Amino acid sequence: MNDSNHHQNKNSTSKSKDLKQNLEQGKGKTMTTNQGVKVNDTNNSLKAGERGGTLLEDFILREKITHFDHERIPERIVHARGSGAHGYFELYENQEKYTKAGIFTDTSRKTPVFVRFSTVAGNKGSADLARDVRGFSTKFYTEEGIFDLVGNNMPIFFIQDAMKFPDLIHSVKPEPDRDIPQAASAHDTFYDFVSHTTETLHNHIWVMSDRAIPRSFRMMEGFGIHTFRLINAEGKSHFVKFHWKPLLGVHSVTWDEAVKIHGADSDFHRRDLWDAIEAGHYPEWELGFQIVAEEDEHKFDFDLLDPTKLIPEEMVPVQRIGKMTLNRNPDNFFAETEQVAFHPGHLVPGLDFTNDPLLQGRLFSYTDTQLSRLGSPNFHEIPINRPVNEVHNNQRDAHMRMTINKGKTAYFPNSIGGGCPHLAKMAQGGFTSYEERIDAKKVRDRSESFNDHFSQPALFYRSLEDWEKNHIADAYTFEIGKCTYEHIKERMLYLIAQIDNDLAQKVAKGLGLEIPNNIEQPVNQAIGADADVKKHQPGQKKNYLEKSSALSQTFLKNDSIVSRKIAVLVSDGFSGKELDTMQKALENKGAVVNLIAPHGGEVSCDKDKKHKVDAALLTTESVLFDALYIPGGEKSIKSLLDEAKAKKFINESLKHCKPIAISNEGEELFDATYGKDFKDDSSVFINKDADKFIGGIAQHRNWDREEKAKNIPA
Ligand code: HDE
Repeated sequence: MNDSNHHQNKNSTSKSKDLKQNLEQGKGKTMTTNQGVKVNDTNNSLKAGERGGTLLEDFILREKITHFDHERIPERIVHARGSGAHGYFELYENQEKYTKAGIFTDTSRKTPVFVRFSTVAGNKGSADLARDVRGFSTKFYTEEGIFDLVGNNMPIFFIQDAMKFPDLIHSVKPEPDRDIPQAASAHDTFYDFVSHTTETLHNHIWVMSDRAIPRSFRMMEGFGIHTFRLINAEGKSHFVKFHWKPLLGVHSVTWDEAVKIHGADSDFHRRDLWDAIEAGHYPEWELGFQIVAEEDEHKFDFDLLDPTKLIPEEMVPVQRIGKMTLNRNPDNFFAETEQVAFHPGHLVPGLDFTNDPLLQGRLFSYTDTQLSRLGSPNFHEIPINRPVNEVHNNQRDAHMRMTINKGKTAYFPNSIGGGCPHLAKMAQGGFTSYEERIDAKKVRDRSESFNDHFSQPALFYRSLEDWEKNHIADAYTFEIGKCTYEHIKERMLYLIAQIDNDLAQKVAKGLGLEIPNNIEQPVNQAIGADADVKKHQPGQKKNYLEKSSALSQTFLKNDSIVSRKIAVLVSDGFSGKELDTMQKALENKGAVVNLIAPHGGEVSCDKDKKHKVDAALLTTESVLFDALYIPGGEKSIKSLLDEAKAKKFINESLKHCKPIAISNEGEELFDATYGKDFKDDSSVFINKDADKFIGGIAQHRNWDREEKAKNIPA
């Protein structure tokens, strides 16, 4: 099933057909050099006698080693670690009232996409479960050219002006003297920056929430963040914010799990995405528009151009206009996932930018960074980056040019080339920028309408369920607790208290510090030396909405258990009948059942039937699963009672609030763990129907258990 040709045929799009031109497979073929010369020995270099020196003329050796020496390219400065997948986008309903873009008006299209998910701070080889924002970049190969929606899994960003991006990233990356910590925000330099730059506090509180430790890329929302414009055929503009809504709901792991997954499987998210697609459990997201009419631009308590603000869905609902399905894994990680080059400036007619100063700066950065990463302005010719429609212009040459441009003319206007390529008329789909009126003085400043730094972090916190709030308090306590400078910790406490005093109290208690009544320097220091300090301090917290339910992870509910991983603890002699009933019921609903036994190979049930072991206790951990089932069988349970790891499995599953089902003798094993104190738990199912267990899995976790389960020393 891992055969790429299989996927090419089944899930073919215009882009997969295009990529096929570059596919190579050695199956059944003779090995050659890069020059096409057949090779009969790739194991031994050419020598002057068996024990003699290697000869410089050995072009086969030289070519092999030279190519190897140059295999690496610079990793992305941010979002270095990522995973990609192919798929397609389909529109539900014509959106011509807002935009003339073909992907949003033509419901008969199946637009190919390539998506790359990423963490931000860590290196390419870092672990997936870092507490971090996740990148969510989508390349739409539209008939009118490439449209890249380069978003994140959180609806706002840390800073308001592109000028601050290098500072933000330098503060969160490993500290430059020792190059530690890797892929972690919990260190002095990040909190030094955050505590002096109050515009970061909104995105920061999202990073303290469970959104920063997703269960799966497939269970995250995505956001374009900036306000963009949609332009219709009459040239009328509407403001738009883009949302991706995952059909599996939004789910996370706990921080304790995240830390353990780091060790148990640092590729957890990458593997999850790959396995789900291979199993045919194609992840899906609906694309949402949040539309604001041009004339309503100033009706909000915040500025639509400020990327640290979201528009609550209760104020402007998200209209779901289409669906994206990811259905094919890349054939080659480097060629596709590593070389893909996204750019928020890749737009098609019917879309346009706004003056969001963060977006404006990004428009410069993404091409610039590809030049150093991919090494040439011809990066658009790399198969994964090239559009599916034709490209014609007078740009020529440069490193690694693939296109062979015919003819004498590479200029415009020309007569020798028949005036070609000729210009598009607007009616033929030429891009024209929205004619926004501009009449302004040149200033290096920031709008006072960007000054509110506390209202939305407070709204976010108020909108969450209690368990989500508790996780935020724990995350602040952990992260700030890792800092070593007292003044940074105190500044953070002071600022958290401006967001929510109860939250600050909890964090202060954990840190063993008092919340200061005031701090010496102004809270916001991200201003120019000549700027009016007072003008740029955040104003009073506003309360324009008591609660936005859409901000809680529980908002996007789904009772599907498709692709959830269920661990089954067994040893020789387990009840075959019980496993069979449970396994059938779970697999019927699309869950993935793994047998975990004290040894690898096979285990026999009480009817002496052999079952394949998916993982030995030694090679796996509870944190890699969503739920646990313990079937009965006297002999099996007796043997598991001697396995400390089996008990650890149960204790951890309890601690992480996971659903657990137990049949008959399984209860004895459960009783030998902290399970004995949790037999009334609403997500512990002793001798209950599989349906009950399935309901528990669909809920993801039983957070009501958490307060008590916290005390389990697992
Ligand atoms: Fe990026 N960002 N960014 N960013 N960004 C990059 O481009 C940058 C920002 C985002 O999967 C880089 O090709 C600046 C916001 C994603 O390949 C670089 C600023 C958002 C990815 C860059 C921002 C993002 C990147 C590094 C502030 C969410 C991964 C490699 C003005 C809306 C793309 C690359 C992928 C990657 C610059 C802010 C999302 C250096 C200067 C806001 C998902 O060009």
